[in-house]
Amino acid sequence: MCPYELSGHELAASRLLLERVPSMIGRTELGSSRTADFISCFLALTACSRSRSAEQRRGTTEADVGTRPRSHSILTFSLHNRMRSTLRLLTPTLHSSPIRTSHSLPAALLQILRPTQVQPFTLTLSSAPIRFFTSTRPVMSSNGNAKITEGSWKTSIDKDSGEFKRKASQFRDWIMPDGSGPFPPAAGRYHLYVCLACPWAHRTLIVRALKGLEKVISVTVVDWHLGERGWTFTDSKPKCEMDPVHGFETLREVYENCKPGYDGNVTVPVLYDKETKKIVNNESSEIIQMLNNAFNKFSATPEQAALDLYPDDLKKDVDEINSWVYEQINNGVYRCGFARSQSAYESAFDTLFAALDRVESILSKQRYLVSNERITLADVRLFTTLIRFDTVYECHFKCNKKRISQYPNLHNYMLELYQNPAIKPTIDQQHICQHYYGSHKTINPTGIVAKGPSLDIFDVPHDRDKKFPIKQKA
Ligand SMILES: N[C@@H](CCC(=O)N[C@@H](CS)C(=O)NCC(=O)O)C(=O)O
Repeated sequence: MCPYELSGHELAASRLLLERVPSMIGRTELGSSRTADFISCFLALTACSRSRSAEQRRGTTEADVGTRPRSHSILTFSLHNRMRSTLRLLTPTLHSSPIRTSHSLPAALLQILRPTQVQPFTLTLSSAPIRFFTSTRPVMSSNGNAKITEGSWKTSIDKDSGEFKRKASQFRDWIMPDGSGPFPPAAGRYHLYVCLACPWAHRTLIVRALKGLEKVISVTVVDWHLGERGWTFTDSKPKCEMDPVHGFETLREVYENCKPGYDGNVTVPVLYDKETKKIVNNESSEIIQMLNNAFNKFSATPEQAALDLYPDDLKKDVDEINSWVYEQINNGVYRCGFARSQSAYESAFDTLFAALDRVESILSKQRYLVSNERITLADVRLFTTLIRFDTVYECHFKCNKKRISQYPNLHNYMLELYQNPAIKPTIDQQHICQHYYGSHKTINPTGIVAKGPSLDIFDVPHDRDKKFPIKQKA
C-alpha cells in the first residue's frame, strides 16, 4: 500500500487517454468488456508510472492511488493479464503527454470521466475486483465490485448549472457476427426488454423489424409507467406482459440477478441472453449495430438479410451525424425537459432548434440523412425523436419554438419513415403519451395526459419519392 498524489502529468495523460474512449469503445480489439478494459487502462496508467517498481516486484500491476490528507481517497485496483497487454500498447500515450495542473481525487476523476459519460462503476471486472473508498464511507458492493454511490454520479442533474446529464450504460458486451466471444448469434436465444415509449428502446424495435428478426429475438414490453420501483412488468396493459424469462416483477431484478449488488440505473432497452442468463448490452446505440449485422442468417427474407443500415462506406458519415444528432436532438429534448434552471433550459432549447434547422437543410438536399438512396442507423435514431416531438416533446418538454410539421423536409421525411410497413407497427402512441405525461412527476405533477392528436395525422402522402426519386439499380 503506497497511496500518493496523482500528479499533473498523470492526470493530463489520463485525460488524453479518456478523450479517446468513445471512439475506442466501438472497436473490437479490446475484448468484450471494452469499456471496463479501457477504464482499467486509464487507472493503470495513472498509477503505473509511480508503481512500476512495485509491478516488477510483484509481477502484477497493482497500485494504490489517492490524495492525502484532504480527501483521504484511496483507489485500489488490480489488473488482470488481459488488461496488461492493452496497457503496454497504450503506455506511450502517457509518456508523450504534457504536464498540466494537479487536481485532487476524486474531484479530478470526476472531471476527467464525466465528459466521456463513462461512469466509475464501469470499472467492474469480474476477475479483478476493484475497490473504491471515500473518506466518508467505504463503498463496496456485495460481490466486491467497484461502485460509487455518492456525489454527482448518482444524479442526472448538474448541481451547479441545473443541466440534465445522461449517464452511461454499463453492460457493453457484444454479439459478434462471426460467432466469436461468449454471445454467438442464435435464433431464440436473445431477448429484448423494452418500453414502447422510450426512444432509445424504440430504435432496437425498428432495426429488429427492418431486419426481419421478430421471430428470432423475443421482446417483452414493460409497463409504460416509470414509478418508484423503476420499470415493472404487468399483464393488465395493452402489449405488456409479465417477465416471461424469470417471472420477476421489476426490471431491476433482472439487472440484479445478472449482477448482484447492481446499483446503477435500470434502463431499457436491455438485450438479454436467456442461455447464460446475462445481460449482453443495455446501450441502444450498440444493440442496433448488433441487430444490423449479427443475425443476417436468421432474417425472414433475403432482402432483410442484405439490408445494411451501417454499411462500411457510410460508417464515418453515420457516426459524424449521430454524434451531434444524439447530443443536440435525441438527448437535446431531454436536456430541455429535465433542465432545472432557466439558463440550462434555454441553452438546450437553442441548441436543439439550431440542430433541427441543420437537419432540415440536409434533408432539403437529399432523401435520407447520410445518403439519397439508403436508410441508415442515423435515420432510425433521428426518427424516434421526431415521431414523439409534436405530441410530447413540444408540450411536455417545452420544446416549443417550432413543430416538426413546420419543417417541410423534416416533416415529409418523418412521414415516409412513419409509413414504412416495418416501422409503423413499432410505434405506440398510447404508451408514449401515458409514459411521459404520467411518469415525470417533477415536470407534470398532476399526471394529466395531454390528449393531443392521434397518429392518423401522419397518414397523409409525403413528397419524398417525388422530390428525391431513388434510382433503381440496373
Ligand atoms: N443510453 C441508453 C439510455 C436508455 C435510457 O435512458 N432509457 C430510459 C427510458 S427512455 C430509462 O430506462 N430510464 C429509466 C431510469 O433512468 O430510471 C440507451 O440509449 O440505451
